[in-house]
Amino acid sequence: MKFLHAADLHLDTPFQGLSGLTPALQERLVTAPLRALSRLVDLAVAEQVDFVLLVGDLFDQQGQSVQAQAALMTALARLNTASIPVLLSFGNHDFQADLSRWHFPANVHVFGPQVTTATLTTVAQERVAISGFSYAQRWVTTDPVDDYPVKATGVDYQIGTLHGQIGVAGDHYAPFNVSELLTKHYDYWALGHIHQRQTLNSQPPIVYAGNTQGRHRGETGAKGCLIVNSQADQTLQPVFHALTDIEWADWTPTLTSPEPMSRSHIVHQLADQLSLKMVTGLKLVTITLPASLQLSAMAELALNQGAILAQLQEQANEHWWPVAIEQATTDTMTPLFGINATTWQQVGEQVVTDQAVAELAGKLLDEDFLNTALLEDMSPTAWQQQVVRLLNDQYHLTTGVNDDAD
Ligand SMILES: [Mn+2]
Repeated sequence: MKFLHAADLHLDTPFQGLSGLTPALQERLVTAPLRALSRLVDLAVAEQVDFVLLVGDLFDQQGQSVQAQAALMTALARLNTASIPVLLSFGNHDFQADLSRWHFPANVHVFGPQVTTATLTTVAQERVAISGFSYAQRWVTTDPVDDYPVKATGVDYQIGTLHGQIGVAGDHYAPFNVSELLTKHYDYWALGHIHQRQTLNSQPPIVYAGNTQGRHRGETGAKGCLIVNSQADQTLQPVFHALTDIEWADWTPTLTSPEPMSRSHIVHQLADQLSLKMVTGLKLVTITLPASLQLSAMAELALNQGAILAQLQEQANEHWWPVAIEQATTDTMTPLFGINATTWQQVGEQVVTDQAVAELAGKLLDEDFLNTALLEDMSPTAWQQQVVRLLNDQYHLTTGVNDDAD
């Protein structure tokens, strides 16, 4: 038996927090999840899988774009033509209160709001039972695992599909724990919801396939799906296959130059190194300058105002695009005001929340440019880091402590 496990396609993802993109690059990004889906179908057909599992968050939102819906229908129809069954569910992003409005091809089985089990027979005459459910609303706060039956007698394999995350009753995304999944004696748990591909248990595999296309700078690395193969001893073994050539990446350059470094020197070094290093696909790069790097006063100003980023974007080629440039923070922050880093971290997390920022900014958020800058480009974590950085600068200005001594 061989099947394909994918989740979190987010076909109509908006790719927020990118500035300065060329129209060609925008088009390439917006269509990236759709191309990943098309490659998923290519792979399923080439590998001659027995079935395909799509475990929630096919779309980014409850209401979908026409383009994304059309892409999904085209993909499902291609799999239908290849006689490959598809078992799909909706997740917290694309929850569906009413499944009756969907008209899928005959090869598609959609899991409803209650856990149910579908059974199919592979070409090699193996009997496979597959259990799962769809979100009918944004949150599923009860542990769903009780509703999954134990492995049926008379089937060769049973697979659970579950869009959720480890947690306790009351958490928002179908909270479960690994030990209760194991009590079902399934041969494989195909998980969705967490976008970072990961294995919660190796045998039987309890696995997040991760998403098929990274959506923002926090979702770095190769993205795709798993092809799961049965082995001679009846166990199942997943193997990752990339589906996209557009990856988000973190990169720390090695910069060599007389210090302090000038603005043009930085831009040229970064552009040269990126062009040598990034030669396939498209990397959306978040650049972290080493903490030890000393910048000229003008370079520091340009960095903080985004001018270096803009200049570097002008030199980007089809294989790389700089998303952000930051400088790593130094250890000199640790004793700031005599308070240790952990305390700063905790205070930051409590004080600098999305909501607190929104309340402070108030009517200013009606200005589009501020709204974008405040709420989309900056995650709460980034805000917290920025606040600590500003406090640190202020501390060194007022006390005359010299960073250069370190
Ligand atoms: Mn998701």
